[in-house]
Amino acid sequence: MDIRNDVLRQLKNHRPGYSLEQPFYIDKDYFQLDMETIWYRDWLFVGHDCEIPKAGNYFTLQIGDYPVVIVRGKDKLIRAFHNTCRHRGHRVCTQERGASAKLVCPYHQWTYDLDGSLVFARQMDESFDKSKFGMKHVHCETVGGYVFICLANEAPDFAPVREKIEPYMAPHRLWEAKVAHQNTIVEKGNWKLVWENNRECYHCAANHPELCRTYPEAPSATGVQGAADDPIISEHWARCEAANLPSKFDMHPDGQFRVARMPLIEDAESYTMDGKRAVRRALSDDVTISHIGTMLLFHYPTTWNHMLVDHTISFRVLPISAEETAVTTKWLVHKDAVEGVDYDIEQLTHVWNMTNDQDRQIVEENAFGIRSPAYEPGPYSELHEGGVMQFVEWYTKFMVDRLQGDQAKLS
Ligand code: 3BY
Ligand code: FES
Ligand code: FE
Repeated sequence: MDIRNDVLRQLKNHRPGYSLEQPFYIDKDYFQLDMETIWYRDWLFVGHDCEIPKAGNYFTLQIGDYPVVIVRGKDKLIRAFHNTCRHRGHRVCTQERGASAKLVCPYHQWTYDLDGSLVFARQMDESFDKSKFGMKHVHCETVGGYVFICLANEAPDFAPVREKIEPYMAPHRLWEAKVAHQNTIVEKGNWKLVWENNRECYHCAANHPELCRTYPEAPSATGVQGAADDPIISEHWARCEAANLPSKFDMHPDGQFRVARMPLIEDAESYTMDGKRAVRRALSDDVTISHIGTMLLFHYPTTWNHMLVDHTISFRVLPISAEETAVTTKWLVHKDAVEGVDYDIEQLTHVWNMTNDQDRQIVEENAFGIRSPAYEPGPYSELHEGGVMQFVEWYTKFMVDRLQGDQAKLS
């Protein structure tokens, strides 16, 4: 059954300021439509340049039906390919990450260069033309140490993303950092519930005792209202900008991504139990002042981030099914920072490991209640949940524009 018309009608009738109708959070066909309309068509954050520093380093991931491999070439460029062999379709790279001079398919050893071209195919007919069977390219861009890919045949223009976020990210020099720790949790809830939860701090005081020692629960920090009228925030922006750290709240007009450098509570500098730095070696020599707070970057639908003076935490959201979402968290530190000397993993990761687990429980209980036939969309708090409304508006408009655009092409 084609549900496109139902979805379009529901989205157009969506009551502003209210959560979505039940099927958007639990239905398999609605989920499939999210995948086809957003996830297979727009830019997605997948990982960091510094995870694949050398030629032949690669990592893999699964986006819905698509296995993808991201690899650094001999020319140092990072490329992305569909991880499906051009012989009979076996996954070429079967590990989560690795290093290899060439990409060799384990099934019959067809061998691809790091630029995706097929260089060796054992005992094929003489007429076989290798040049026609290179790995299929996936659009790939890097910005400020972050790798983005787009699975669509034609990718939307990446320039507006780069233009806005690069100046805010650049001082942190994340392309030459290292991942000190990472983990992935699977939350039993739709990807949009993960985002809705992330876009407000209405729940913080009651649920995040560790995070609330350093992160302000005020809606001006998390929300999307800009906060220029908050004297603490505007003073923070002025001080940081004087030190060449772009800081002012800036959101793209279509609402898909925003940057802002927000102060932490009092004299906190990092997400630790006492607010002191978790890493002795600062993340970047280009940051010349202390107490820079957190540079908040989100880009729907895959990533939110906190860039601090001593480390950065990146979050990657990947849907697994209508009611399961993987959230991967990475802690990045200066490449020369030494574990056990400059930082302790437990101390570095404690606050966000606790916070992530608390958010996982929230999302799962949220999903639980939404499965009830008695669930109906409820009102968001104007004061605290402006960010959630903004996410839902972005989602609604994005879906409506794409679905209508597709209909127009067909007619
Ligand atoms: O990670 C975040 O940015 C959000 C902000 C408030 C709640 N959550 C922790
Ligand atoms: Fe890859 Fe046969 S499927 S070599
Ligand atoms: Fe939370």
